[in-house]
Amino acid sequence: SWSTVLKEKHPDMLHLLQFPYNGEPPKRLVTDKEITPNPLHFVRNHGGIPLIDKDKYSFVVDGFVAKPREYTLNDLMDESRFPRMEKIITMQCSGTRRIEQILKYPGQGDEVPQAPWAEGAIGTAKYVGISMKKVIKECGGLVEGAKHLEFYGADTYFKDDKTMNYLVSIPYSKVKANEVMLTWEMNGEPLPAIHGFPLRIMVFGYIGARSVKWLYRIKAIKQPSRAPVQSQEYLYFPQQVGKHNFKLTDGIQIQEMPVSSAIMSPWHKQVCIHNGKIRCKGWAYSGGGRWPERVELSSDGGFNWYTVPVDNLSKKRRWTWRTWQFELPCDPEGWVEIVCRCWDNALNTQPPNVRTAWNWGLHVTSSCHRISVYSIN
Ligand code: MTE
Ligand code: MO
Repeated sequence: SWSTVLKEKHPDMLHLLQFPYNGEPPKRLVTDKEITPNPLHFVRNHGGIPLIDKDKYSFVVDGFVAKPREYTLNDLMDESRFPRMEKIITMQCSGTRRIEQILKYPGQGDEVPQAPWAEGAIGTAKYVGISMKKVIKECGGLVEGAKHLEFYGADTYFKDDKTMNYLVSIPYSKVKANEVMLTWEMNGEPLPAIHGFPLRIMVFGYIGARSVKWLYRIKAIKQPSRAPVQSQEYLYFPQQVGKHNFKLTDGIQIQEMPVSSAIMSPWHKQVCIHNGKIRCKGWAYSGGGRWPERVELSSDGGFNWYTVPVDNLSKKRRWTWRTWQFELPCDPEGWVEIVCRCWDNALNTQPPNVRTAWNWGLHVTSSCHRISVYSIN
């Protein structure tokens, strides 16, 4: 596992956990490019990294489908059966920026230790593959009453003294909408082992957790999966829920991320020597196929806002983030608070501070990103 990390990942990755391997790119490199180079794409694993022989590889489609079938990679790559699909997709882990919740409320929600992700648990790549819709169609569609698809990953996952495969589900409606892809190529290369070689799922606009790596089974089911990753993790609990009254059944399954953004430069507590303008850069993203329309920055803690001109935002696409840069006016010297805020095309925006974002489970830190820098003008 570790040799795969060393082989496939950038030497400057921040290793959050050695096993299961979790890592994110260093802040200065997160938004360096609009398309994240593979070695810098964040990695989130629940178990080991299976090394799969692609010539022996196949997966099955079963459960409540009319005609269960088995597929090899060659079957999928046969363009007379399945038209090739190519898409640029941003994938975000629902744990992105969790560190802000941890630092603000130490000790809360950490009965189950959770990875302290910063702003780098998000990445963008060009994927090649086919639409899952066509595969289900070849299998005769779903049997009456089936409404969800369960995806099995070949990696094993350890929970409550039991070993099981990584396993989640999504509503079939997402597949019917052509928003779910089976992919074998990432940024022009075969999928790296660490990202799911030889085949993974990409669910557009949903949290990373649904995009299963090392796929070996698709099973049509009637209810959302009862597997632990689906029913016990990736749940959002309203703010009145805490240690004293927490019930799993109160959780809302997290699918689409709300609009969010982050400042990648400068850094918290950095000394900024400038001529009245601080050079800032970062990303903005919204889940569910919504996109960032506007990014705003403040250098006084959120009282006065400047709009980042659209020309300073990277290309607008349905399923991707937009990276941005801006020369932020700032007169005062001393400590100033820089804040970033995004509006998406549905006019959603971000809660003002992490206090309003805190939730049991420490997911979805979508509040305005705030950093303090020492301004020398
Ligand atoms: N698929 C499998 N098989 N095992 C996993 O642990 N983690 C999920 C998802 N798919 C996971 C998985 C989570 S929580 C995220 S955020 C994304 O993969 C991360 O994908 P990446 O490691 O390619 O960035
Ligand atoms: Mo995740």
